[in-house]
Amino acid sequence: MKNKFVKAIFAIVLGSALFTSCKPKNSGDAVSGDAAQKAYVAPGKYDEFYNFVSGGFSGQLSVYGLPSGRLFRVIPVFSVDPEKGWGYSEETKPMLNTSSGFVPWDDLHHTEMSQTNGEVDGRWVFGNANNTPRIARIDLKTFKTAEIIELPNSGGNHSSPFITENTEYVVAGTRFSVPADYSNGDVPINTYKENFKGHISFVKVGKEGEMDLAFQIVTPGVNFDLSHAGKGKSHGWFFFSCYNTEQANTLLEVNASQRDKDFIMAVNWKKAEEYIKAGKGKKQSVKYAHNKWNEKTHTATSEIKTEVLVLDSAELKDICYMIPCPKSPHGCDVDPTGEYIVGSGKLAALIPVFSFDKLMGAIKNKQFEGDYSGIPVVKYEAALHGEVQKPGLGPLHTEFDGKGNAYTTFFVSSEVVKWDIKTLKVLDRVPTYYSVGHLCIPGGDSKKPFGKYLIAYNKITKDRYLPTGPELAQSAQIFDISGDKMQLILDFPTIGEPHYAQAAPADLIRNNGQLKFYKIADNNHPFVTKGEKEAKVVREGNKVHVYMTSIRSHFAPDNIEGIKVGDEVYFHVTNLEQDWDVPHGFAIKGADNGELLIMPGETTTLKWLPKKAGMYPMYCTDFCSALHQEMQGYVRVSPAGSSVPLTWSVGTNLPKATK
Ligand code: RUQ
Ligand code: CUA
Repeated sequence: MKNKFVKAIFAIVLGSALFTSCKPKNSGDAVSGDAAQKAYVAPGKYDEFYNFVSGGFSGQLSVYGLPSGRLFRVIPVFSVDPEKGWGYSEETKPMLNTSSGFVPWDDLHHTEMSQTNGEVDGRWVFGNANNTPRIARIDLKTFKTAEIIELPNSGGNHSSPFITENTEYVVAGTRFSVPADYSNGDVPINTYKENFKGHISFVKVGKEGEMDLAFQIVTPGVNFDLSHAGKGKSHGWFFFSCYNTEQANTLLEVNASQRDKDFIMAVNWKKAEEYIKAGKGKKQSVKYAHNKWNEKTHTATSEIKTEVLVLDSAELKDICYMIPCPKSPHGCDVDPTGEYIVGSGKLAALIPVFSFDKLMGAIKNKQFEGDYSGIPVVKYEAALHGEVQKPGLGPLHTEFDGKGNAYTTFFVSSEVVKWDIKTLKVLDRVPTYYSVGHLCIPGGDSKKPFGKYLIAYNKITKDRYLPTGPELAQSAQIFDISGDKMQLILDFPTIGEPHYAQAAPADLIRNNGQLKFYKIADNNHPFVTKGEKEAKVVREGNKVHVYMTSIRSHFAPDNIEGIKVGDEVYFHVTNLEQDWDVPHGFAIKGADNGELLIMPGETTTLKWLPKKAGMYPMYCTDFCSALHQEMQGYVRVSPAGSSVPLTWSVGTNLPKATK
């Protein structure tokens, strides 16, 4: 009892250290001589790498250049975004549909790029929604969210979306174990141990990137925190860090910090595939949304699916194995060779490194110390390659440079530590400003890292930038890691709170067939207007469809009469431009739904419910030409029941006949 109390106190003290963290010494003179030169990208020159950084609580993904730290784009993924009209146009709304309805804002923690033969290939980047569990695929030809799939039986989709070496699957583990959607969830919270289950999801990725929830594995109720796929020799396996193996349901900061070791769960997904083929998956009825963007119709569709195949890890004994891992592990990272698996225990004073070969030997020779709710637990020493001693405080995440070195972030001691994967010797350490979470080396979790830069994503900014009220920009820092010693070369503020990030050589993406505009001829939007002559306004009951075009520098039509209070007006605006970088905007006074931004060749729809008779100006919101300010028009709204006929024009006046 006393021992338990002491442990609890220890956990609280360490816990509060996790929140506060220490400030590194000598923060003033961390930048040396040629640093600025190394991060400098001259005007008009391109960066060497793209950096895709999760926005955390913002639900977005931002794209920076490395080494300049310049922000190129913020991509709405699990959020509406006024800069892109995402979530405001009728076409984009279905992308944010879920089994709980339209969700305008979620929490995106991890980005993962598609891979071919274990190398980043520049086709797609995936992101996770934590709160209402989903995985998104962003197309890197358009830098647009192309698909979102919801994950049933999950709560807090944190250990997601990690990828296998040929993008066979993106994989996700639930953070909150919960009663399965296919069981009764209306149970007392304190029946966690009986009723709460974990589920990990395997989402198959097709040739065109299309996602499909292939199967799930049900596990004992724990918290899955992070994961990474095996690669090379360990291809076919997946590794998940688990905490709360105590199975606590209240005051986790104490109650989930009791055990000296939690687990890394090793999952043999090739074996799981065999069981699925052999018909061992149980069909369970669930409800999840699957949303797809169509580049030809410029429209998203959302479908609710109702079934998933589930394998039981307690029945099928050779799919999952637990490896003991000290203590409340967070990051779970696999080195470029696929041999070493690094578990970062937030409360551990060392970093354990496991060997895949040893793990296979231990499984073969049944070196188990027992089981955890039916899952065999491998003996710690039997799977251990070794431990990095006294690396720092509060280890979180590890990336690799492809030269035999690992780099681990330490939240509490606010530093990045470089160590040798084989000898486990600490080689270098640098302070971060402050309290680093994730880190990224381009290709740093693939078979082929580009070990030139390391970016630290910090949780606390404090005094690094000019103050901006209570909230400060979060901060990233770039280090040159090409030499023996890490060298800080740049700080840059980020959007939202950066968690995981990915980076790839710029040419890989720049030369992947970047889309510059949509071909009007290929536009299959049901309300497209392919030329100004086809512009029209059509009434169907109280629904009015405006087939409108935009081209520098006018809309057609730009005068519309005969709209009445009580009408539902849909402006379907087709941007007729066939040139790169010429979007037009569209706004109409009183629209309670936002505005549009229409890419060249695209058709986009704004729904408008005029509430009062009067004159409503509309205009282009994107400075498109010298006469952008002339790109405007009027919509006349008459009272309900008015006999003003529906007329429209551009360049000529409408007859004055009506009252
Ligand atoms: S987390 S700071 Cu949500 Cu990836 Cu580790
Ligand atoms: Cu079109 Cu401004």
